[in-house]
Amino acid sequence: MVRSSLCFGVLALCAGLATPVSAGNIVGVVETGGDNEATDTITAKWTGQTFPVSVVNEPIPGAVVGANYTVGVFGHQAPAFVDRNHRYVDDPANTLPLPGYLVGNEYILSGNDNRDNASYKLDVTVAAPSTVYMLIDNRLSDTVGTTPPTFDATHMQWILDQGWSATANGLNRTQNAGVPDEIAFDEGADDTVNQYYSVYEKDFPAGTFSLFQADNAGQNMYGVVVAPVPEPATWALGLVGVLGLALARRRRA
Ligand SMILES: [Ca+2]
Ligand SMILES: [Ca+2]
Ligand SMILES: [Ca+2]
Ligand SMILES: [Ca+2]
Repeated sequence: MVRSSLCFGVLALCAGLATPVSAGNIVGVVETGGDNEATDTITAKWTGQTFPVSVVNEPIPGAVVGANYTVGVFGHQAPAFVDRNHRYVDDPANTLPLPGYLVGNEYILSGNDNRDNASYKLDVTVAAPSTVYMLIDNRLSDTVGTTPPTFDATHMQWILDQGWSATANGLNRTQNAGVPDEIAFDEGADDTVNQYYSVYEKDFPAGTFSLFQADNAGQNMYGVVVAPVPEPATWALGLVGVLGLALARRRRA
């Protein structure tokens, strides 16, 4: 009886520790070089933040001026921008749900009108080592939405310089693992898919990292999803310690 309750307790502990702790991982986002208007294109917000709605029906349909909006986690119909009601959606017509590795994680809600701001910068601080996913409009560089974005000296060169990689699991319209996973994007929150984004990733340690300009005038600003990296080695060591302590206590009792 004592043993079974101990095992149950340890299992619960295992489950708790193995699940990435998401809430509160994004500690802060400092935006510079954005439009930074008093209303509409306000500075970037992120999961858990509450801010007053300043334009009707933004960032979600039905939003009322003066009411508060609290940013949820990334998922179906999560709003992409502070200054539009565009949103990320599942796309059943193309058997393209939002990828499981993104859903439920914290994300950043930026202003779409910052898409053309050359000196745009987000200094993002995270509490835990994290995999950061950049969601980038397929039309970057070539205006063609059926192909991934391409990066060059005038189109998000910093993605190449920082060493981001394509997240390519075949989760796209052509089930092709040779190109990035895709995200369906509903402009105007009217349940029609208008654009596709591609997914790129990079791991960062706890602390602050910087993201830069979108170089995407007339198209869409990027999105950012932050997933804390589980640390099995650390929690396994902790578990060994807890087990040892529990057994030592039992021996003493
Ligand atoms: Ca607006
Ligand atoms: Ca602008
Ligand atoms: Ca393209
Ligand atoms: Ca639409």
